[in-house]
Amino acid sequence: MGGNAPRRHAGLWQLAVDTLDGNWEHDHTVPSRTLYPHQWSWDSAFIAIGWAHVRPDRAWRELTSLFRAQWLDGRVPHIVFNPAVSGGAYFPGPEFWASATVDGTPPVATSGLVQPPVHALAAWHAYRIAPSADGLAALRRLYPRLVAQQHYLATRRDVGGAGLASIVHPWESGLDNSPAWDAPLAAVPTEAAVMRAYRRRDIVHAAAAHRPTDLDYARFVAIVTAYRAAGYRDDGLAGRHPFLVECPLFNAAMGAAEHALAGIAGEIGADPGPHRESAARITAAVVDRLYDPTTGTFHPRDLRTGQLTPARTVLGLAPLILPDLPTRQVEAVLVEAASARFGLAARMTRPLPSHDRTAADFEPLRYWRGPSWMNINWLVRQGLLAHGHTRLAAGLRASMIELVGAGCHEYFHPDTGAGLGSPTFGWTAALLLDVLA
Ligand code: 9WN
Repeated sequence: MGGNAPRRHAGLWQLAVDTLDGNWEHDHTVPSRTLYPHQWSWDSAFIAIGWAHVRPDRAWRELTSLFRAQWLDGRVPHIVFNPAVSGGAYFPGPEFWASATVDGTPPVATSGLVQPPVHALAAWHAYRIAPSADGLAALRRLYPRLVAQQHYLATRRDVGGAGLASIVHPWESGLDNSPAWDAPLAAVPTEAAVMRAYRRRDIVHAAAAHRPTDLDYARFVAIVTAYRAAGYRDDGLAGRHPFLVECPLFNAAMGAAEHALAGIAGEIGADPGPHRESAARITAAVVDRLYDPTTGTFHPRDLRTGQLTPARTVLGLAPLILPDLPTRQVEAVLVEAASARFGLAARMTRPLPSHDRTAADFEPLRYWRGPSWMNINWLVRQGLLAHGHTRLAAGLRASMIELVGAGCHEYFHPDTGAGLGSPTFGWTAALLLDVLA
């Protein structure tokens, strides 16, 4: 496999290509053969960007296979199960989700949750990396499905009624055990949460101290159980569901998706106008609902209390990916990012951590509670580029390349740079290719 390997980083480039190739599975790429042996939604989006640099055909197959599993209501499930992999290889597996018992689901088994809608962004980015007739045909096929995905989120998930989508589970945020979810999770009935009639598989493959806790898992399972019991329906969520939050990253992704859809629409001869209007509405709602002028950053809003959650996590920086974010918020987020909490600079040793370094609950080894992740850093870098902060973007890029020098790990110790989690992780490899190119 060739690709446009930049000479200076030829070894790293090859490592990333080999990692992606090793995780390729007939029509999709697994995040990790051991920890995550199926197809994950936002992983596939990031991974498609990597494939666009070396095997564009696989970029399109990746997104096409994911969207083949889209539900009739437009939701793109966060896991598409590979029937060739044993149901017990991952918890919670297909039997737990029981998607086949629900109307409007595809023939393949899936979860019933979603993940941040970064797919339109990824499809548009991939196409611009590798424009071709095949790519254009793929964009045409994907476009109505991407629109349906947005429609689902903007309508059925607008539980707060203010034009933003709510997530119904921390897994939907992609940052499962972020301190951002501590407050809303604490309100999930503990009685249900402590009943543990299941066996975790993740801690067979990764150190328990680097993963969410047993209590987190008990709550994760309790929330899915509640959603599943209601047939994964979204009507009446406000009155019955134990976890309902408007997340800044999720909604910024939803806004950025409309910008990307405007680009795609223009390319395939559809009307970009409605996408631009939706994008402007989402950006305004993100600012109005999730920006806190006293902290100068964005916070998730817990719909059960109506309050912004207090933790200052990296989620707060994500609205930078909105190209129409007003200057006042761009400047504020840059101050937050450049503070001792996150350490963004034109010359920086380590990329952004997932949580505020100065917080008492910062945990450098535990998953989304401190470690650095490539996808979040990639998103923030895209935001810096969108707002013309090229020196900061260059600093972040250099720190990302340096970080992955030791291997395409899932996440990294935010101080030492040591690799954590899976050592051959899909989106780390894919996004490394993108920043190297
Ligand atoms: C639950 C696959 C996924 C990522 C998520 C990450 C982790 C799953 C898990 O792995 O979540 O969806 O079992 O921990 O948090 O962002 O998509 O890589």
